[in-house]
Amino acid sequence: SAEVVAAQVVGGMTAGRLLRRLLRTPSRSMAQSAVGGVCPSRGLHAELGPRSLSIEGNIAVGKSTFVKLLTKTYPEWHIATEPVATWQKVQAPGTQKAFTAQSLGNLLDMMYQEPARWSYTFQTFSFMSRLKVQLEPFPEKLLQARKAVQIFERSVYSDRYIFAKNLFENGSISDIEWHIYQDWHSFLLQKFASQLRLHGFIYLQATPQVCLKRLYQRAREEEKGVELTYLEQLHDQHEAWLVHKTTELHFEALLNIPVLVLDVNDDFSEEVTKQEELMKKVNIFVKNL
Ligand code: UDP
Ligand code: DCM
Ligand code: MG
Repeated sequence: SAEVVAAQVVGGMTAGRLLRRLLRTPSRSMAQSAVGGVCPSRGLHAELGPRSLSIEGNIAVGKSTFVKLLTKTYPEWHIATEPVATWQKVQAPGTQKAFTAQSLGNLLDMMYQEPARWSYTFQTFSFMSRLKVQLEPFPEKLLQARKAVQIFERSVYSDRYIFAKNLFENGSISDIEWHIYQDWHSFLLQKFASQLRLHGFIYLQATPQVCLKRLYQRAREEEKGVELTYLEQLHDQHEAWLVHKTTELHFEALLNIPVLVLDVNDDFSEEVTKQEELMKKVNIFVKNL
């Protein structure tokens, strides 16, 4: 319902904190609209320009399927999918456009085959490819649209606070690699802060068991050795960051970004009723950003 979504929009904010923010609101009408379900981030710092959102979630939870559904429902939105194909075929410099482009290898496969050797390298490369996508200028049509929205499949934040962090915690990234990763990640994000601004996260939530079933169903060759334990670790990282808010974050701008949590344990790839229910929640969430 709208109330549930509005409550989720408020994110980690307690009722007391929300009330204090509302009491600080200068105009009565603004406070009334916030009480009426409008997200405080919109009501208090009303701001123009495109809204940028990231879809987050475990491996194979259904992010790409969800993004396709968004494209169908909102053809005017700008959507950037995760560049997995680039990671599966790393090209030698200068050959990107050649017909006989020389592939240096499948980095996704290398990481899963030899995590201790390749995880750090993979995380630098996946981060760079994501940074390039997030830094691309807004398409002209988006700037002209009255309520422009752009959607990213994952973000430079999940790269660090889900994957790199987890690979460090499970021993695949060493102390020194983790230190270097965090050093350049913080530096680059501070440098590009204004261009990397996100207004909301949509967290697709499902049990690790459901994700494993979908992972097998998708049957990506590189992922055939992925075990339930790994999906459980990633699930816990998502819950800590986006639900319990216990992950230590290093960017002020990240602290109050609204999170919409969508339960996608039930199949939504074919179910029209489920799809409509999800799109309705997205609509309310985005309208209030
Ligand atoms: N899938 C499914 N039901 C759903 C969502 C996804 O069966 O409700 C399947 C989808 O067809 C694919 C696999 O799960 O075979 C993984 O989905 P996707 O590639 O969208 O996941 P992502 O890794 O992008 O989150
Ligand atoms: N991946 C990773 N580290 C990242 C981002 C992605 O290890 N920072 C891996 C997890 C999946 C694949 O890349 O194997 C992305 O696929 P999916 O979109 O299905 O999660
Ligand atoms: Mg995907």
